[in-house]
Amino acid sequence: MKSSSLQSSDITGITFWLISMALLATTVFFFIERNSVKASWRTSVTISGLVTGIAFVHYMYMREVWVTTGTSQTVFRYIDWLLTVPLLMIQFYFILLAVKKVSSGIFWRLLVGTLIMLIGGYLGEAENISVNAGFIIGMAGWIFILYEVFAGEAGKEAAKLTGAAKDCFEFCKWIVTIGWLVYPLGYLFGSANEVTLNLVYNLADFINKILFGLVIWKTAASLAPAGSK
Ligand SMILES: *C/C=C(C)/C=C/C=C(C)/C=C/C1=C(C)CCCC1(C)C
Repeated sequence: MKSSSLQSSDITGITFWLISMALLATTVFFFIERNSVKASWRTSVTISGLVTGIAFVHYMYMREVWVTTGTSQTVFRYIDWLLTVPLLMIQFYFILLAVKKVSSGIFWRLLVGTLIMLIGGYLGEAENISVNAGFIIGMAGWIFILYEVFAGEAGKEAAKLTGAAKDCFEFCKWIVTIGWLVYPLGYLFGSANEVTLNLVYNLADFINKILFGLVIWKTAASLAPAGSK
């Protein structure tokens, strides 16, 4: 049984606090900074702020539940993912759009693929369908969006880029490949140990939400700031 306040030995609880505050700080930062980047990058920086803002509110709840009960509620994670993960994935479209004209098919494929991944996972997690079926649907959605950014139309458009925008697209591409790996692994093995699962999810969210947004902001800021010419 847990005590109802945060203990200094509760590493997972401490990471809930750390990430909550980091999410708050980056949200404020992105919304202030969006006006000092080139106009074509503003949407991307705004989306980064929405992702961290939405996650901040969910973390406030998850943190409270964790500290008072010592358990986690997967449902909060899924509600958070349902909103933030599509927003993260459409960033690939907006990175391309900031520097060139691209077809909206990219946007829709990224959005729909992400939703299939999440809905499959949720139905499996909630036992509306079998755990394995949920996993297979979820993986299919993920592979579909990875294909899009590596070898599909988005990947082909990105290959033609140069400089900071290309580096940004590349970096984000590896985040959604390597950084996102923890979630399907958590789906398969997570229920065995909630303390580790939440610790890993919290650290992963730091990379996948905060670092992802910062890389986009940094790219935007490095390309001719507003009013500088
Ligand atoms: C900020 C939160 C993020 C980036 C969450 C990402 C979640 C995923 C990439 C989840 C993926 C899943 C699969 C690939 C298969 C099994 C079901 C999921 C939903 C756990």
